[in-house]
Amino acid sequence: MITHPTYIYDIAAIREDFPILHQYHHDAVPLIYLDSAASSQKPYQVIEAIQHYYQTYNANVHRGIHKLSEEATQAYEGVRKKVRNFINAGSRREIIFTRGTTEGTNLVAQTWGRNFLKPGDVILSTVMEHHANIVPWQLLSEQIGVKVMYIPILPNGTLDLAAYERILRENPVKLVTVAHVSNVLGTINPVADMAVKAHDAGALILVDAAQSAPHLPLDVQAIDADFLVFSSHKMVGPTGIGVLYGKRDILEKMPPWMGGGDMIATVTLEGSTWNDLPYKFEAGTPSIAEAIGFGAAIDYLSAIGMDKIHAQEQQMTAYLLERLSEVPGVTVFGPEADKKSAVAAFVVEGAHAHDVAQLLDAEGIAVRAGHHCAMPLHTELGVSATSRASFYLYNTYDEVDVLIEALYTVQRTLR
Ligand code: C6P
Repeated sequence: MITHPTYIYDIAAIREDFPILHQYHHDAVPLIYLDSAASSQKPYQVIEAIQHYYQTYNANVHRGIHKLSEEATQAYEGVRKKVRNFINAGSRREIIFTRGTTEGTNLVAQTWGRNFLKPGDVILSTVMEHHANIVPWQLLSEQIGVKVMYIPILPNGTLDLAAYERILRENPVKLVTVAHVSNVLGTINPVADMAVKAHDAGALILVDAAQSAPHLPLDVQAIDADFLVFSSHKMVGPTGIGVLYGKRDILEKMPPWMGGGDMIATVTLEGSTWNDLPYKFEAGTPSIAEAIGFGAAIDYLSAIGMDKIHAQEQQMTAYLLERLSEVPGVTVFGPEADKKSAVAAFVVEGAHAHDVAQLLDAEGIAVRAGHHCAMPLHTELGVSATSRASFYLYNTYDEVDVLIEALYTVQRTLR
């Protein structure tokens, strides 16, 4: 058995920040939370920032001239600046708050897609996408007759980049839309290289950063992403808030999506004109408390350092894959550790993924089972469901060891 690598940061101090991690599961066994790809846990700093807002300066933003509203507006707009720095965007006007990744892809499909594409134009997605990066394009296809194509994957769970170049050469591709990190395979896709190829072919690129923003440093200018979307709740922040980044010149040309308060400049009974970026895309009262919690989450991750979080997770991935390879009858999907984030979707020979998850739950281990909103990928892998253990900055090597022992227990129980 391999020994535990050393932690890159003070893991005990980090775990102290997450109150939920200190409870007993089913009142019997310590909780081991391995479902952060679905939603991460939240530290005190985030929980307290939300509570502080509600207790001391709760008010609507951009509307009042009273002190509370000004304070709330300042905090809300401050988070936009934090997001801008976090992903190295050129301007705060390029940061649109959404409800999450899903709303981001739908917004781009329904404004940019619906207005700038014509029948026969190609949207190029990939076989490994989450449904949030497939279905909006299929809906658009039904609405305006664009064609959706998919980059295939190789047997090792990476994208077939030769096929990517061929599809770009042979088809009128207008948008490449790709996950930075797969939520099932964990594959880290070479999005900066893919952006160069997309741009050479005259296409834009949208990066789904739902599974990368929590785990590695992001730089939208280095990637040269035209759009990039992610969710706060997977990066120690609250649910109900996320980001659509878009290059300013592209966003300027796009019409609004939803109409309502805050997104207008003028309204008459005959018609309306639109507010400046980013407000043009933020109709109605936004998720203010959630944004403030999101800001605290960005502060929390930045204080540790995204480079350290990524380096620690690379060690965790290598350890996890090595230990899983010791268990006979367990097959893990996805590439080798250096191309992968800390997520392992696996099947146990002779056992259904849901039974595995249920037995692991009895041992205190929370994993997800099913198709993980990536049905086409599971069809490609030839399985209807997988069990998925996904790790984050608060997980330990000891927890991997408990998972491995629990998998032996699962096998004995189901034998
Ligand atoms: N994946 C998972 O368990 P939302 O739900 O909008 O915050 O994120 C959608 C989404 C989009 N892209 C990727 C790559 C994702 O992983 C997700 C969310 C979760 O894998 C919940 S289905």
